[in-house]
Amino acid sequence: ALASTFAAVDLGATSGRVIVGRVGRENLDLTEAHRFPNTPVRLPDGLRWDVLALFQGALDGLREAARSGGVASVGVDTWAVDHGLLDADGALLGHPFHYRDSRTDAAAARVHSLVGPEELYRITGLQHLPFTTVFQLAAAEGTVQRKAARTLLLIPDLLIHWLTGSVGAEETNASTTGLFDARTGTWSQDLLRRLSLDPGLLPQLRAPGDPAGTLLPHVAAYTGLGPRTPVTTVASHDTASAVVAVPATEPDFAYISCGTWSLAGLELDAPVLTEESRAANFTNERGIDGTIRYLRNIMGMWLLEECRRTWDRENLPAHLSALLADAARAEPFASLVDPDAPVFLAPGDMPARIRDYCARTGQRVPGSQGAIVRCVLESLALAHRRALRQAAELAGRDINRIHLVGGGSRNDLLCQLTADATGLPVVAGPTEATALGNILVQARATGLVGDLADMRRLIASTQHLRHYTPRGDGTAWHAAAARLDPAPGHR
Ligand code: LRH
Repeated sequence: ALASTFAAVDLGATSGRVIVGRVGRENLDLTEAHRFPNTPVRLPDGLRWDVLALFQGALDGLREAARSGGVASVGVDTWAVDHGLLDADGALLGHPFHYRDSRTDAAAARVHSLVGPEELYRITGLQHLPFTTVFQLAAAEGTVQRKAARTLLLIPDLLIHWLTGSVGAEETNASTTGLFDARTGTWSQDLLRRLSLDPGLLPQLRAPGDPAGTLLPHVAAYTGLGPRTPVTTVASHDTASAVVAVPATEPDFAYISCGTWSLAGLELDAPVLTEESRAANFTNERGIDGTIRYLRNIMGMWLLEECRRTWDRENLPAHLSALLADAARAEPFASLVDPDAPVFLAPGDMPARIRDYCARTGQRVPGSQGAIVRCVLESLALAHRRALRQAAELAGRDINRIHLVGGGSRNDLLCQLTADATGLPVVAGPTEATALGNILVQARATGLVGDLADMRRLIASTQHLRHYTPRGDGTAWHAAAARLDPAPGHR
């Protein structure tokens, strides 16, 4: 029935999709209505998102959803941090910047001169990432657009504004801005004052499940969805939606939301804001129902995706399955990188940066494509191990299994290496965790499903999951971990 069908607009760093989900007591089926590329554009002043193309992709997807029978509501999630600025007339000022644009490199120091990094952490609980919204705003300081800005909308909130006319800031995503108080769950008026930011720039918060308006008449007409079709606030930070859909049925689980980034950590009921946690660069992002995602951003499949884009440009083979087969045969532990090294953040020739890293650290320089992919996957597995061990220690928790969700859960070799490196069983899937989390939060708003545990039981009983058991006694991984993580200060 229409009443149990929902559309998820789910935008990732490389593609966007509109997914239709049908939710029942015992069933949960997804259909991909539309998929479209997300191609950032480099302008003279930096790397931008083509947000109009993304909005048009969402509209076309919603039109497909209408053709396939209509939906009871729509939810929107995207990557975090990035935003558009609106002027006093409500017009978008320029094109939203991509978080991989390097213009923020110097801005963090300016913010830190007003509020030191220790204090910033005690308030926001965020790991230091150079592109956090607060640093992007500092980098824009003094520009004409920044002066004209009256409203800041995070990307999902911007799309919702264009779909419905409503203005709001969804709280899971607001928690990634560096302007949000991790303890109170509200914008930090204290930070805004000290950074001389106008509090009026930040819209009222809305929580997952809250209504976010109905489709504007021209949107309803274009898509063919009913004019009163509601947009429901979901966990609009894609990682928050993905963690909703972790199919955990018991406590003491860790998760890795593995896509362009690997977000590896724990679900807690209160933030960890200690100095040790800051030094280890752990983040406290907000999940649904007041949960905290205590995790570290790990560079993730970006390393592999960017290698493949480079090889594709150079007319070298770039098919994932062939590369993974080569990697599976390549020599283990020949070379390792720290995936979180800042040199890997920006777009560009990734194989060259990996080779340079290995040369600089006195390791064997990987020659073949298979050797590079092996190096990437082993390095990621080690980074997963490091993040989860530290998270457990800093939060005082045990881990007895890992749920690996998202696109990376399709990568058999990465799942197995993660099990081997951590010595923990890995449950892989669902692949479409983000869209599932988006859809389930909408279903809950209509009363179709219950609490977080109910949603997770439904995922566990309906979605395809694969199980990986650790191989070997871990000695080789222990030695490899010591190579990746030498004594502090030698990184
Ligand atoms: C993953 C993600 C991650 C953020 C990054 C900007 O898509 O939302 O959680 O840190 O993008």
